[in-house]
Amino acid sequence: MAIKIALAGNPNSGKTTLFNALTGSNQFVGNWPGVTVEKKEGKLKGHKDVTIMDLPGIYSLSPYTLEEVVARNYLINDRPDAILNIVDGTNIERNLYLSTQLMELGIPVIMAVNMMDLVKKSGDQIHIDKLSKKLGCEVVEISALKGTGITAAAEKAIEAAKQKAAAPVHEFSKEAEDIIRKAEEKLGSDIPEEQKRFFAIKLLEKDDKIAEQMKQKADVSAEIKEMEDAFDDDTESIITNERYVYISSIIGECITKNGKKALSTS
Ligand code: BGO
Repeated sequence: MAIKIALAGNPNSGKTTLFNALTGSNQFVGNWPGVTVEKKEGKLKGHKDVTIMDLPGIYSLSPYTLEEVVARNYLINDRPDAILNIVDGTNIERNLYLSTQLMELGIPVIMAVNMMDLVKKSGDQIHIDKLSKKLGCEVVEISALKGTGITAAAEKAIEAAKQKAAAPVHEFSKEAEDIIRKAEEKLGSDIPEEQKRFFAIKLLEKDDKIAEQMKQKADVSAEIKEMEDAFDDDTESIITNERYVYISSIIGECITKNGKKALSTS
């Protein structure tokens, strides 16, 4: 069975280092159709049937940069079998913002926490088991530079792809969740169940590019109004804030900063 794994992460998280380590010289480099964003694909060393697709380095799946649009169009339209989400362990709070969005896509996600050599040197601790439990996905510690943990990360991604176990999603506040659920109910039958959360959230955020791509149009203006009235803010800010609240709870429980429980900076 041919398996496609997408490598996704923030710029400077070590994506290139990991991609090179996993694929060696077995790479094909080109551009994404119609844009000058580099497209890299490679075969996983020792696995002829496993392709690693290196997505552009991005901070979110918003429609603001070309890289973000390219990455999310690939994830939505081509739907890889699994996402290997690389996060910089020395900057985990910022990196988790993208992770929360990747986990909404209904594609199995494996998280590789990179730069663990630097994290260990700093005396900070990332409690991988707790992180895995909180996120609802497998988490592997790696150092792309030293090559530690990378085979395990790739194998877990293959396993997740085979099992087709879509990542369970996090929960925002009850008030926000109730409105997201109502928006999901407005979506047409062209959107598969496991992708409904992603599309509902994007429509609530007034993301026109996503609205254009949908075959069956959905009107969530009532839900947008309900959310903006309830939270007294615009929907995009509300959802961003919900993500940061969730991330703060993860940081508080899963990171010990040089002997002390981490206080979130957000
Ligand atoms: C430079 N551990 C450590 N210590 N460093 C790592 C690891 C790791 O596990 N993984 C990656 N790096 P990219 P994106 C550099 O280039 O793969 C380092 O953007 C330097 N360069 O070596 O490029 C990696 O593809 C001069 O560092 O990331 C690279 O995601 C001085 O993280 C950087 C110091 O990795 C980004 C570092 C001229």
